[in-house]
Amino acid sequence: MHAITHTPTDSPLAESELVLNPDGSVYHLALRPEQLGDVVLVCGDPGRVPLISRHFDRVDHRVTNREFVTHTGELHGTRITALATGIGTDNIDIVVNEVDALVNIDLASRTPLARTRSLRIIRLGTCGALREEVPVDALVVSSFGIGLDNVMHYYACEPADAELRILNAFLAHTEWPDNLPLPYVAQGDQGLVEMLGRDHHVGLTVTAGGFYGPQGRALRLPPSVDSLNEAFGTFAHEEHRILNYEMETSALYGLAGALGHRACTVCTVVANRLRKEYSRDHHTAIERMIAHVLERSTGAW
Ligand code: R1P
Ligand code: URA
Repeated sequence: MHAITHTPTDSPLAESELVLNPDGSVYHLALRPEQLGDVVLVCGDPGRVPLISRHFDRVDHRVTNREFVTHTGELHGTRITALATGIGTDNIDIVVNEVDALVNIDLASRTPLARTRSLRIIRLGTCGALREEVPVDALVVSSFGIGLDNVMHYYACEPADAELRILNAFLAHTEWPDNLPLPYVAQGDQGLVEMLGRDHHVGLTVTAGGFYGPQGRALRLPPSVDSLNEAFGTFAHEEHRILNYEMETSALYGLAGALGHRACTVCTVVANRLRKEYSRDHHTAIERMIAHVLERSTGAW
């Protein structure tokens, strides 16, 4: 996903647009620029942040506001942050815009900087598998996010050719229902996907706008379309297959790409939707994912 344009560097942003707290921190994350690392490990669950940061050599900042919990420190000489986004692409919209503001906007003059910095943003999430052969407790690395949310439709962006080809094949294969919002496709950072995906499942991730009906679950209220998960599980386009469902990757990939950051999602499979199984010990599997991401990345940033 590419930005068609960026805000000019000579136009100050109004107080209502770039909202800052009295201590100069950004509105929701409550962070100041010196409290963010060059590598940002994001997760939905605030309880996962200390599990990640306990691997750091040192933690210098612990900041909490709403569901946004941040620990920033150092690992092998790299400034690194673990940050909880909370659930959903609406939160990803806030997180990616605010971490970008911390590095690419002069908060004192409120003007976008001419020389921009690129962050590496890695999501350590959990997901539901959409294929029999992707078992619970395995890791899935997302090559592309297929967004069933709406976030990227509100930005002046255009898809790359590879994203458009997958989107068109997906719409045709699923006979996309008229009553649902139009999906979009956003690619992750190929280098990070290759590095973290070696020896694990790599494929397309469907990002849903909810956990129940939007992922085809029916408790007391059935979804409006009941055959989508089967269509997702049989989708094939060139080497691309849909592997899993979660709730953040499409907007993370779309916004990170458009703002010049490198993003990658790694998820622990906690449920297999086809086999109707749930992990017996997802805590251990999540710990393994954290160790994998940190080990594989050591020396690589
Ligand atoms: C749903 O239970 C949540 O878990 C997954 C989904 O994307 C959603 O946020 O990710 P996290 O474990 O990172 O929150
Ligand atoms: N997270 C999701 O969004 N869906 C699942 O099925 C499991 C985790």
